[in-house]
Amino acid sequence: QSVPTRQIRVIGVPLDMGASRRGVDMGPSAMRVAGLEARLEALGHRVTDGGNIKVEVPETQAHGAENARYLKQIAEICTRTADAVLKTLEEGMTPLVLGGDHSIAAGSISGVSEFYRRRNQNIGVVWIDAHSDINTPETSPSGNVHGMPLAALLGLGPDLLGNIYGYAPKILPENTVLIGVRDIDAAERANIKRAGVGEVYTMRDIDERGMRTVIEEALRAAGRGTAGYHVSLDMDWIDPEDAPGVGTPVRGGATYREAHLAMEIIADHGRLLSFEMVEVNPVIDEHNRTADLAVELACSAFGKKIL
Ligand code: Z70
Ligand code: MN
Ligand code: MN
Ligand code: MN
Repeated sequence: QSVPTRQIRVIGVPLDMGASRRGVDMGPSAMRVAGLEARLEALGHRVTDGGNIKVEVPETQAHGAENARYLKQIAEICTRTADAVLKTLEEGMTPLVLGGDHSIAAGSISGVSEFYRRRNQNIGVVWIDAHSDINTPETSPSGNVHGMPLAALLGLGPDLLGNIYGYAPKILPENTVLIGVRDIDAAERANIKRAGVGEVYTMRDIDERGMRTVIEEALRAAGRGTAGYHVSLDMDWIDPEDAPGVGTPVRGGATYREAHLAMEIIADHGRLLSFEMVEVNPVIDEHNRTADLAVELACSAFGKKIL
């Protein structure tokens, strides 16, 4: 089969300082072991691996304030990630970012946003996750920074994470969509409203209206008036039955089939600017099958068809 050929650069970000459960730092490795590069190349894409962003080992670091542990280190790692993503786009390639915990999205999305800002364009963000990741240090019940990247990108803070390249916000709320959420903290509800996030599709919406309708509507909102969108896929979106190896499993997630369908529709729309997969945790996975599923989903998002 032939799909529009892309030049894809893989960027690993082996970070787990944003989460309390350890192990998602091995996510990039697990997805590589699952054959990411070869399987995307089998679709006709030209794929190169840019290696990993330099990430310190938490054992060597002081975690700082309890309401946002390792924030300083995470902001530095996100800045490096943003630079790598920006450079990838400048070289005409599509970034494929591998996490790592979800705090890396503050970096990857800052990179995409900066690339298009220089060209006077906005970007959309399609955030696919069991969680809404829109806490600030003030509202976070855990102090885990992986629960904060969307708040940072929308300009609610924490500033250290939101101000990469010296300005905030990076994204417009009307072009930001949440898909598959089912575990939102009380204060996050208020933050979603305060930020004015365009569209939020819960698991209930997916159950009642179907994945096809939901994803089409979400992509339309993310793409309205933008250069296209970044897709940030937290693997805990998928039901733990199919994706047991994630940082924070939450029952009642998307099925294997719904997840593939969503990715296939993203490919059909052809407006994907960059793609990211996060929160794969090999420590609690079963024979790497969550990483394998992540690779399958990347293939669908990059145009793989059944027939
Ligand atoms: C919770 C918090 C979260 C991912 C867990 C959980 C956040 N709302 N995000 N797993 N990916 O601690 O802020
Ligand atoms: Mn290659
Ligand atoms: Mn997340
Ligand atoms: Mn999540």
